[in-house]
Amino acid sequence: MLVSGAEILNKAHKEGYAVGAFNINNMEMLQAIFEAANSASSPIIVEASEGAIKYAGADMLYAMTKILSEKYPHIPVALHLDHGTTVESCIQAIRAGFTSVMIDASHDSFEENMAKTKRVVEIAHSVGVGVEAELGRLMGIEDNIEVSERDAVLVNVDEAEKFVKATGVDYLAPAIGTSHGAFKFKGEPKLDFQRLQDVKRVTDVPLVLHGASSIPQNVREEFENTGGDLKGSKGVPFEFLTEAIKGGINKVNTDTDLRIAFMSQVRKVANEKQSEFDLRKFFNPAKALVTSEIVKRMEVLGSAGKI
Ligand code: PGH
Ligand code: CA
Ligand code: ZN
Repeated sequence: MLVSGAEILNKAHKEGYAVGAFNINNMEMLQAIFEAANSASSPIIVEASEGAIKYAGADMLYAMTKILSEKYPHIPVALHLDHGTTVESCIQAIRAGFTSVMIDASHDSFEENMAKTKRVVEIAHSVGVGVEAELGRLMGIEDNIEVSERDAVLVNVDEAEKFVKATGVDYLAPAIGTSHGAFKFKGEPKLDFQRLQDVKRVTDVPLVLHGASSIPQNVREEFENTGGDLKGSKGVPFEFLTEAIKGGINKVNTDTDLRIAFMSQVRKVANEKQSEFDLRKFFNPAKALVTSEIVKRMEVLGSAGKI
């Protein structure tokens, strides 16, 4: 059933687990997510970026999600706008039927971020839609990063407290050292778990981890064995996800892992069967690997078995 993002995340916050938010661009990825949720008995958040909306259309993404939510009525699902850059973009997603939106004004000044978030909260709450905002910036954190630099990039705990009180935002993404894509850490993976716990304590709302892909070894191998190049890539290890959830993370954004898993199988078929051109022969194994990787992740996040 299509429900508000706040409904799914408030339950996770109360019970101390996290729900995966999986990015989609097309029907196959969406089918894989629902199949995983069905087999793991897990709630899900399906998320689409502005880029995904440009690629597939907000109405199309909504319609497909709606149809699958009716096919699997026992699965709580929220359709979320990922990294909405403007108030207008959030309004468009809400109009299209999205049940959760992120207003990402984290690159603006703190005051501007608050003002935009407050505006989106007013609009979204009038129609029962949940809102996410971000504080701090996502980027790779090197092992030896200067303390002053850390403070410029990562979430500020006092600001987080003030921000949540002033805006009424439903869930917050605090930057604690992750970044998007396949190249997250130059040295050893490192996240600021203390800062995370402090933000949780002062805000007491569901928290969101962006840039949370793990690039699991088996998926990396599938990709590299077909000539793919992921040299130097590094993800967030599963143990870090577990610790982040203990520290208060309730939504775990995952895109890169799914892309690599999907494309590894497309590459494999292309390499092994030179004369194959039936796209279903490429996409069926791709969907199957994405589904099994999502099921594993649901177990790590603790959302498996929650429905
Ligand atoms: C993400 C996804 N989407 O908003 O934060 O991050 O690149 O680690 O999958 P990854
Ligand atoms: Ca941002
Ligand atoms: Zn993100």
